[in-house]
Amino acid sequence: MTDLSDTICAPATVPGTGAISIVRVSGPDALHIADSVVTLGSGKKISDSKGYSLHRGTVSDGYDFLDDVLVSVFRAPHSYTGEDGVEISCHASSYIVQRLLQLLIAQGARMAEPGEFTRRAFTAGKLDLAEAEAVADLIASENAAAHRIAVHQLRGGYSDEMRQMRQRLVEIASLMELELDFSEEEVEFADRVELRRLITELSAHIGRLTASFRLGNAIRNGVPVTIAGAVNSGKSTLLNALLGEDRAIVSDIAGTTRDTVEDCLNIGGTLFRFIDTAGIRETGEEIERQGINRSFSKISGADIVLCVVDPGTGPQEMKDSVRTVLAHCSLQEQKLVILVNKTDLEGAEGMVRFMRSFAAEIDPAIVTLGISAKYGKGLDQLRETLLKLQESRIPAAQTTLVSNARHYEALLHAGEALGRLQDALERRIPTDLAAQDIREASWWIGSVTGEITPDDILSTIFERFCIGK
Ligand SMILES: Nc1nc2c(ncn2[C@@H]2O[C@H](COP(=O)(O)OP(=O)(O)OP(=O)(O)O)[C@@H](O)[C@H]2O)c(=O)[nH]1
Ligand SMILES: [Mg+2]
Repeated sequence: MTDLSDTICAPATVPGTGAISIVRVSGPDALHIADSVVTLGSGKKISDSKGYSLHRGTVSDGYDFLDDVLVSVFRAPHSYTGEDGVEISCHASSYIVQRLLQLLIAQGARMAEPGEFTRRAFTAGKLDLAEAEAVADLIASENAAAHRIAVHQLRGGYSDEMRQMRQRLVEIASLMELELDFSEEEVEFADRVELRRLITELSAHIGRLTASFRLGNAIRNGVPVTIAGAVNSGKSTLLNALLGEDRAIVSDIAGTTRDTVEDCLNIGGTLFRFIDTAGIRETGEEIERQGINRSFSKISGADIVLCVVDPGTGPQEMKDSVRTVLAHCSLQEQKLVILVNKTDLEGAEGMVRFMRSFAAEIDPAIVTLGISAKYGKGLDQLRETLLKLQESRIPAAQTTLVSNARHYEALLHAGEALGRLQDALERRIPTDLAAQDIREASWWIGSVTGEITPDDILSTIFERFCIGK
């Protein structure tokens, strides 16, 4: 395990063309080490300065001047890590930053491991694990929804919910004790009803959270939008038009796209992950068949499916295309948009109306649009539709969404343990066995906030952070 008792340093800003860079130092010797590297203009010592104070100073490299800097001083426990620390703002030259780090290391600091500042904050009890992970999510957030999830998690709303769930389990455990201590007749009926109610409620709560992962994950990693349909309908042309680059090969040869092609695009602040797929048709060719199977699994895995149809192929083919796509998705969980492409060609507008009424018969929630992928017609309307469809899936502001795969997995395990508990209760299995399920559920929920997370798991989590965070 990483030694958390020494003094660490790292750049907190990315190397690049900004105006200033910040080098962070944290640990018991942070102020003294900073003193031996920075000379304050006031003649005072950093180690004599108050917390939350700002000082101007210079850094010299041997006898040579290196840079004018500003030093922010933090005193334990009032800092991000809970330790003494400084943040040195220097000019954003990668040379200055490197020399400054070398000077700090020569004075006894060590380069921080990725995520070590946040790990120290966690160890000091400044953040729990879910909050620490939210820091990484906040840094990575590129749109309003991802930002909102990270902020909710960082502000502790998420962790409170986990703690309340564990509290519920304690209540359940104490009611179970009653069952254990007394024979059946002596147990108050009210207690048994209460016990069942608590377990059912908690199960439902966990079920809601795990179900939210699909959306939470989509917000974090991009809403999966699969472009599907028959060969030559213009799927790859559409992908390229949306991305504004020649990402996928386009040709008039049917069956051009064999494998899936994916790319992300931010539309109006929401990240979408577009997936172009192999055109669906009957084929005896093995590779193409494998590609088409992939198309089917990408249709099932999408949040939004764009079914592209070519009016030139006639109404029957278009309807078949939509039916094939529908066979692989569920309108309860997914949104379907029928795109009648090639509306630059004659007679296409009539086909748009035809497909719209066909779709309305299947489900009024299906949206039908006419576009021309090749000439960029109707794409604004498509982008608007995508945004609207995604927004309709996002619940009210305060609802907790699980966006972290580790949390999702832990909650699944907790839900399974509760399921076993419910089962045990029905089948009147001895309560001491059922108590094991409670402990297990509690362990998994506790692992989300890090109340009981083994060291190696902690290491893997923090390694995913960047250095300096
Ligand atoms: N006129 C017209 N032609 C289009 C339009 N969109 C695509 N095409 C043409 O249709 C042909 C097939 O386009 P692709 O984008 O390769 O079609 P695909 O659906 O990806 O085809 P596969 O990968 O084979 O399944 C190409 O010749 C495109 O130029 C459009 O809006 N109007
Ligand atoms: Mg293609």
